[in-house]
Amino acid sequence: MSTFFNILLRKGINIVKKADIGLIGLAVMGENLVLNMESKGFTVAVHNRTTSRVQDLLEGRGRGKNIIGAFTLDELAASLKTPRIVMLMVKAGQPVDSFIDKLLDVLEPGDIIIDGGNSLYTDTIRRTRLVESKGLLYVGAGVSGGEEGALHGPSIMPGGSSSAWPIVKPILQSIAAHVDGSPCCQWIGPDGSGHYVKMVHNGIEYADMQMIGEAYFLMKNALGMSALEMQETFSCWNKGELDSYLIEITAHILGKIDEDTGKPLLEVIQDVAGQKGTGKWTSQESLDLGVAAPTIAEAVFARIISGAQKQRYLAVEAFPQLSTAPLTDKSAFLDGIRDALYASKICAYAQGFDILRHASLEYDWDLDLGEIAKLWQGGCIIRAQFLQNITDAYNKNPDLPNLLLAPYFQGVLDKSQQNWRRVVAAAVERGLPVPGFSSALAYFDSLRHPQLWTNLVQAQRDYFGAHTYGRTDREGSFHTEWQLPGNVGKSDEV
Ligand code: 2AM
Repeated sequence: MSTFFNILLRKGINIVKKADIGLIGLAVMGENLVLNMESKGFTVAVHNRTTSRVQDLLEGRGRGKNIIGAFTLDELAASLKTPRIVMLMVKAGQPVDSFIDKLLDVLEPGDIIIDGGNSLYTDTIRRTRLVESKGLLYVGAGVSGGEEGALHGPSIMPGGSSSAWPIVKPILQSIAAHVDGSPCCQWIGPDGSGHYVKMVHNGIEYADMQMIGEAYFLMKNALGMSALEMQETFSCWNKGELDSYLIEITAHILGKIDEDTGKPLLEVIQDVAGQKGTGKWTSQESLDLGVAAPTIAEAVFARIISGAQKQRYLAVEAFPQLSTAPLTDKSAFLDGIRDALYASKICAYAQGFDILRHASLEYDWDLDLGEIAKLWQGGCIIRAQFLQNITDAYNKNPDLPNLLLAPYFQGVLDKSQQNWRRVVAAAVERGLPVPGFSSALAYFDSLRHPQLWTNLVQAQRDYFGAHTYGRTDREGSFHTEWQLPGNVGKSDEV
């Protein structure tokens, strides 16, 4: 049927049936979103730079479905109901700009362009302004959930031209994941806020994965557990407060056997982690905003160190491995790892939400943090039971200065901190790096300790740069002539 419409379209014959939405970019994510939309009753027009992919879809997975192939952008525009909605699922960066330029030639004022790729939020701010200046509407939508999510229901974070929301809402909400009947897709805010929230989601995801990696690493190296034992442990943890997609897939991964060697597949996978940049963007943004997100940044650095293979190899040769006494109480230590993981996870989320809170003020986005935690409860990679506790915390107090201060999280940290400290100490003693657990603990302790070392840092800054310091007993800013003989003499006497 779709080929029939294509022939009519190419002959310029006005077809009756028009598509509800157009989608450009038929890689797996784009193709799965098309099938998801079609399965919800929408007719989708599709286009791709390499047009053979359009044909492949029409003849393959899209055969017999309400999908209209468009081999040019003119065909795409002609096949859409007005106001036209066109969603881009192409590689982030220049391809998005190039398609926007071309679409502006074939679309009309009032039409809507949605970018569902992993675009940098500053690009989305710029594109929103450009598209709006031509009288069209622009939506930068973060889409999380990978290929499976795209097909069965992702978490969608749309932001941009707010008047586009009522028009795109029925489609985006119906293809999104649902939790307790609510769609994991709500309007985030103006310009780049949708892609921003997705970026922070990914930053948190880096930290989450890092810390689960550390739990596995300690089970293996401090407790000598087998893949099967670890699989059982993660499955068991997935039934409690750590219940989440990432814990669930970790259990599955541990159970997978390599067909070639008969060993657990994990044992033959190189310990070199790749990255696509969203964790780095989140960390850069935290530095720009002046928000502490050390555990997220640590997770990015941990991936970078894993890839410094030559340095790692030379260091392994240069420094002997530590030999330490085996841990005696395995079950208690395992409980400790679980507590360390949960407490560290809470700190990483606290950091991510602190970035969002500051960004909301800085960019005037009025983000609803409780609603964002709710959107992440289904469809996306960091979906987890405990996000409900975050939603509850912000619903109770939208101005919460830090998640750690919500009564629920305060209670968890009180209960788990002793085990958390024990695990980090045992890991450090054994030369087992746990950068996520330890940076989260340092974040927690830095917040909770009443007197930090930074009085000395201020003194040093004032000493060499006359940067001045504040005093504990008086208002104002002060400078000391540190090197005058009188001052040196005074401090020598103390
Ligand atoms: P392609 O099939 O023609 O390569 C994910 O890579 C999607 O982005 C694919 O649909 C791909 O189209 C598209 N894409 C990547 N680079 C592109 C570019 N420079 N211009 C247009 N589309 C591009």
